[in-house]
Amino acid sequence: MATTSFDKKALERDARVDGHFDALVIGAGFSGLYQLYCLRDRLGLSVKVLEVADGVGGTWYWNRYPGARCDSESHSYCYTFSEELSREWEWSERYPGPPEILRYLNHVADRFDLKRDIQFNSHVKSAHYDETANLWRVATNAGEQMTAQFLITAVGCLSSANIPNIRGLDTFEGRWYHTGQWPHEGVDFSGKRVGQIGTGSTGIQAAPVIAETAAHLTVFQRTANYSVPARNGPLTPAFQRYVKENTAEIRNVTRASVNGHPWLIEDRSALETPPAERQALYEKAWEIGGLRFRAMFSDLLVDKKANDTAAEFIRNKIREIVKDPATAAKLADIDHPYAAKRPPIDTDYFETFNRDNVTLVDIRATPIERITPRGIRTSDAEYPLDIIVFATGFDGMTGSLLRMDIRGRGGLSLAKAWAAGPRNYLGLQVAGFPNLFMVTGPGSPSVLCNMPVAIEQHVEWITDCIAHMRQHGLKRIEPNDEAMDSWVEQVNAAANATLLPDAKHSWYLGANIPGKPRVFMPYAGGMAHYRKICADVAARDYEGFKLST
Ligand code: N01
Repeated sequence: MATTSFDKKALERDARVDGHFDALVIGAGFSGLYQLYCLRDRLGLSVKVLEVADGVGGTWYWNRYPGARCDSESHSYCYTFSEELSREWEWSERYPGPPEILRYLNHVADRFDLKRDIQFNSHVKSAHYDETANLWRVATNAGEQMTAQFLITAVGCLSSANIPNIRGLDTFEGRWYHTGQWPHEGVDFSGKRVGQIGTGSTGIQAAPVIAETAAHLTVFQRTANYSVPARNGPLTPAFQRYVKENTAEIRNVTRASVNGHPWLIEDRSALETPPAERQALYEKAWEIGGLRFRAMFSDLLVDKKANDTAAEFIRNKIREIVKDPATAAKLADIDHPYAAKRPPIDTDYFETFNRDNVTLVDIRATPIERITPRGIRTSDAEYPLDIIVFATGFDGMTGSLLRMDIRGRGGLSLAKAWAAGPRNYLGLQVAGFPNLFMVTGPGSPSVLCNMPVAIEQHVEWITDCIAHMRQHGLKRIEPNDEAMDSWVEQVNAAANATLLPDAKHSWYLGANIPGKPRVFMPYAGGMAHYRKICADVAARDYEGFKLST
């Protein structure tokens, strides 16, 4: 569809809200809130945030499933831009759950008076670039239209729920839910026969909590998964004091690290460490719990033999924990290297299979044939169910962007531009879509990083870029094709230097969505390295971008 001729006055007359802004931001999660603050309060721009939910929080607004918790540690899962904010906020647990994260984000929104520039309940239907006026025309489902010079998507990487197209779901007489669209009033499982499909990070968090109240829980596992104990618990006053006294140091470590966590990867090889010592180190990491396990050795993600040592350690733990050998064998039959998929952390996941009211069904051996009015039928049995929980993940990284009708120069749709995969420059911009910035887009470290660290870097880079444009009277920015081609090569090379592409069914590759191009989407070269690349690009006068008046 070609862009229609632009009539700003008519648009503003017709619009139900103020029509024109310097910048429109889509989404009011971690990214959108900070982007609003930076553009409005630091640069003095007029900004509107459009948010589909009726509150702030992004992923945490929607993901309220049982057991939901952040897998980054709370003292690093937060903003660092304001010393006052860091001083006054106190996390209560090692891994916060949605209520505490939502309290935090509401606190941030209120403290910086952000809500007055957020329009809630606003679903962005389309965003079309008007070349003549150099403006983005954004329409909501409610029929509102707004314009802005800059359009910034802050839609998160995991917001587009993947509800698999399983035959017969419409005939199911019980209730069903997707974990990423969880009812805010909660779901009462007591006395119910529950079927859970999916054993990724979400399913691994949800199953133990559902099993506590359900009459019976049947977990349908397609791909077995590694998991390490989270070891969640309340933060001690001593730790809270440590965090307050070391805020700057903790921030510096998160910025220097590969994954944005408050620790560095140990400088020792699993293969070169004598087996007894290596075993002791894994035991120690298992006791400490959490994603730090992955950082125990430097070669886990680059050398298959090194990775095998971690994989075998976890498989042995599964066999130790799970009493029924047949169930343990199914849980330990993992087909990818450790951490090649996002590594889950859990609270009593494997222990849950020792409960009398929990059954594991291996749907790789006996696939789901259909959902019936009574439950789920696999190739060899029917499981009567009252509730089905889809813990089946998301159309990651590109889903939330492509479900909006985004069109650039000449009416080119983003879906068409990305038909072969999300080609872009630095995960920030796409040629043909001037002044459109993505926060934590595909091609950036995003989901391979502790998200707030990635988000702050992106938002600050975008803010500095817009400030630069305004200082120099520049009106348009977009990457050139060569820069995009080169970046795509670098993203591929970074992934191929690791074991990440060895997980063939990973959502990092888009493999969970039928028909989605198989492209490794996040940048795997490390957050610290990526930060430097972006800073160098800016320092070299935005090398690879075309800036024009
Ligand atoms: O989704 P997933 P998730 N039939 O895609 C299975 C973040 N997160 O929601 O592996 C049967 O990882 C699928 O099986 P398979 C985190 O980044 C963060 O768990 O494709 N099964 C898999 O087992 C994470 O990586 C936190 O064979 C089907 C599962 O469903 C990301 O969200 C907490 C199926 C999906 O796993 C996504 O995790 C939770 C089908 N048709 C999540 N389709 C934090 O703590 C899919 N599956 C921050």
